[in-house]
Amino acid sequence: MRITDAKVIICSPGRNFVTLKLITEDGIHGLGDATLNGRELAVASYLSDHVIPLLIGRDARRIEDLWHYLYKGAYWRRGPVTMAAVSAVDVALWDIKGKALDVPVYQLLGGASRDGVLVYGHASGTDIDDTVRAVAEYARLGYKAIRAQSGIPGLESTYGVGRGKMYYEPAEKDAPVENAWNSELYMNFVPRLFERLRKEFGSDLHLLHDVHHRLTPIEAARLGKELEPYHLFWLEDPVPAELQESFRLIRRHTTTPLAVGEVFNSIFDCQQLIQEQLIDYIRTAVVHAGGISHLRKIASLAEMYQVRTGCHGATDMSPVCMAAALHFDLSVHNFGIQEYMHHSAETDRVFSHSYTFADGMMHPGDAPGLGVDIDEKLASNYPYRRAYLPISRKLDGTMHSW
Ligand code: EZ4
Ligand code: CO
Repeated sequence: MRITDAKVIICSPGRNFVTLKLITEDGIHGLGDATLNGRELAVASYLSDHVIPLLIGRDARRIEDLWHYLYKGAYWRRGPVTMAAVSAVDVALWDIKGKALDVPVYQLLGGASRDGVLVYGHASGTDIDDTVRAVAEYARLGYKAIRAQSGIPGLESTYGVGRGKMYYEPAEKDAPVENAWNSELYMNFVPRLFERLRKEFGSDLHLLHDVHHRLTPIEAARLGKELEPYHLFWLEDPVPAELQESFRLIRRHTTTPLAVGEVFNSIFDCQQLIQEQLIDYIRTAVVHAGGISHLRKIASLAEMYQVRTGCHGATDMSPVCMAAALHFDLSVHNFGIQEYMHHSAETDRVFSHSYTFADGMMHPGDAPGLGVDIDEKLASNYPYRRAYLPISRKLDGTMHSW
């Protein structure tokens, strides 16, 4: 089953997406997400200029071999651009294999380990009352797990706090937004937010919080400790994780579960975190950590060390990535939770998909392959616009953090 054609589709229905489409000699096509938020065109060029010429004529059935061919063959191993490109090829090949064998991808991954995939939604507000209202809305929609982020009194704007109610979009057009940051204001505020949320919603709802790499290890240790009475499902990205051993310090001080890894691109980024049991959830995403094939290896390592998965699923993971994540989540034994931010209506129109949400759970559906497609004609109505993730500065102007 030779690959005869391939193209990179760049579009912006609500936000930017890069999608790889591989076509085989028997007319089957497969899709892979290659979106790297804020650096999209670098991956698009990597695929068009360097990878696609190598794929034409190759056997689409040899997923594992092609993965190593691209990973080792690059010589320059790892890195977010390379790994997003490798991931796109890998996922498109799993999609093709599923379609060729007429089964949903999760059946190729060992079958379902559970009936559905627990997901968490994003509730955010400008202050505590507003955040309580947003959490109530998610609870009303059936979510069993909700991430809560709030504006911080004294800081003008805060990363991760949405303007819409159902989802937020951190990337902004033209140039990065600059947010103000102050760790003292933040650390004094967050425990009050969760104290109030537990008072309003009781102890059964899963509550999560994302620090977006803003603290030092000792600050994160203090925050984790002060949040202990409110039993968070997890505290995410408390510190930047280039220095994996820094999590030893946090771990010594708090029983608040820790989740890390949305910016990781390979198993080597989380090897120490997993093997020393410094984290509870590994958040690597299909699109950014080498596709379904590599994510399964990360999950297998994590399983040995009693670490569960919690894949990144913000709006910059396209519906193609979301579908792939759900097949992975449904099948992998040590699944923990899946992040799910609704895509905009325009995104959903361009990417039709068979995955569904009901009662706080999702299912990838039983369509052959990933169960997702792209309407290329419609996609062409939404041209790419350069956009960047925000940066943050301390109140004296210093770039934050580390
Ligand atoms: O910052 O998706 O947990 N979710 C997040 C997201 C990420 C963006 C980066 O592209 O932290 O908001
Ligand atoms: Co995050």
